[in-house]
Amino acid sequence: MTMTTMTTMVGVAALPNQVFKKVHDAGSVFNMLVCGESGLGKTTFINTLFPGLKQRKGKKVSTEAVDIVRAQLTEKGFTMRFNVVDTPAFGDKVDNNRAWQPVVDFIDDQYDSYLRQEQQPFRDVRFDFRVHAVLYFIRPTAHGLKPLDIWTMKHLSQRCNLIPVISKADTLTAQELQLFKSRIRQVIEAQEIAIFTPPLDYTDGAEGAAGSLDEANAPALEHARQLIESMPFAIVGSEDRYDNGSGTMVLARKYPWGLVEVENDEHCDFRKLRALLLGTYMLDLITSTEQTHYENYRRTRLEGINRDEPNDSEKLASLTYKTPARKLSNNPKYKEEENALKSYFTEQVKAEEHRFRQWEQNIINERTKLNGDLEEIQAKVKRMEEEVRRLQARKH
Ligand SMILES: Nc1nc2c(ncn2[C@@H]2O[C@H](COP(=O)(O)OP(=O)(O)OP(=O)(O)O)[C@@H](O)[C@H]2O)c(=O)[nH]1
Ligand SMILES: [Mg+2]
Repeated sequence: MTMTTMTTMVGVAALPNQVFKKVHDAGSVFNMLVCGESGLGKTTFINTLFPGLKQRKGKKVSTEAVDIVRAQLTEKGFTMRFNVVDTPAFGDKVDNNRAWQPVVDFIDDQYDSYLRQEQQPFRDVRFDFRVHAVLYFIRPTAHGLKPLDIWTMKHLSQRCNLIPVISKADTLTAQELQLFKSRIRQVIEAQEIAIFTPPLDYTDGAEGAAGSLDEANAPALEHARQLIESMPFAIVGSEDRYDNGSGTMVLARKYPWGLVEVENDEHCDFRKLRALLLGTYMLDLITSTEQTHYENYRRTRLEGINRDEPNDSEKLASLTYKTPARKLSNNPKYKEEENALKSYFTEQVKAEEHRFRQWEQNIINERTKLNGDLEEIQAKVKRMEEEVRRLQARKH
């Protein structure tokens, strides 16, 4: 494992003060991991996201071992640390069975390390390397996902916040890209792969408080919706800047017919992805890792469940229900499901209430019966007492 450290100004200046403070309070460290097949631009993406990483530029070599890039950002009085885990390509081998295992093991190892620290007497000494977001790079083939992609995403989504991305989006036409995106979305929905999506039920990432759909929340909600609609994000990475024709140097890839600009929403979804990772939703990524994924890991460990053991699938089902599986679209089918679920709950509550009333009635009946019995017994006692008195009177 190699490490590269740098200090850079990351584009998180847009991070709202409040969120920044909460992220800081949550541990002031954000860990992400990139993975996928070889040559998909994983290393380039990291360098694009953290442009200060000059020393790595121009290497153009395959990533051979897990490589951790560290970045530090001091802003608004807080220091925030970023760790980006760059992984060697997988899926190149003849036998790609379980190709995801090293990545999955890495993620679990970080949970394990945290769990051990938590069990120590001095619990405040923490080294938190739990992975808050995993970017899974999809090859831009315009065909569809391979079984390996599906399996890997399934395994990843069960233990961390998974964000699939279509890499090298500049190699597809706009039309191909739209088709590819919708195919991937269909597969993700059909396979029930729980990818991370921005929450639609509240707006500023604050403590999961249910937000109202009032006007003040509308822009944030609209932003979340836009991000969700663009998923999986199509990205373009580059370490080079070019003149965009109006004298501004922009991150781009140069073609004979023109530039493909990294930070241009018309050209790719890089800015959306960056907003998701380093913007308002960073706190969601951190809290869902803590409250859902780490908590699931902790429970599987403490209850001795083996996630990869088919016999344990029932026990596992009791955990994964917590995995955030949010809507990918405003699909009317979801609305139906939601309504069905609501009426199901209403019925459950009614049934429960009915059961309770029944139980209450039974108790009343029982009490009345007991009281009746008691009266009968008392009457009997009275009769016997009288009998005794009568017998005594006769004796004298
Ligand atoms: N067209 C295009 N090429 C890209 C893009 N991003 C990276 N590349 C090129 O693709 C090649 C591989 O990029 P890397 O970043 O090394 O890919 P990687 O996924 O880290 O590769 P491994 O470490 O071998 O798994 C390089 O020549 C990059 O310049 C992109 O968005 N579009
Ligand atoms: Mg690489």
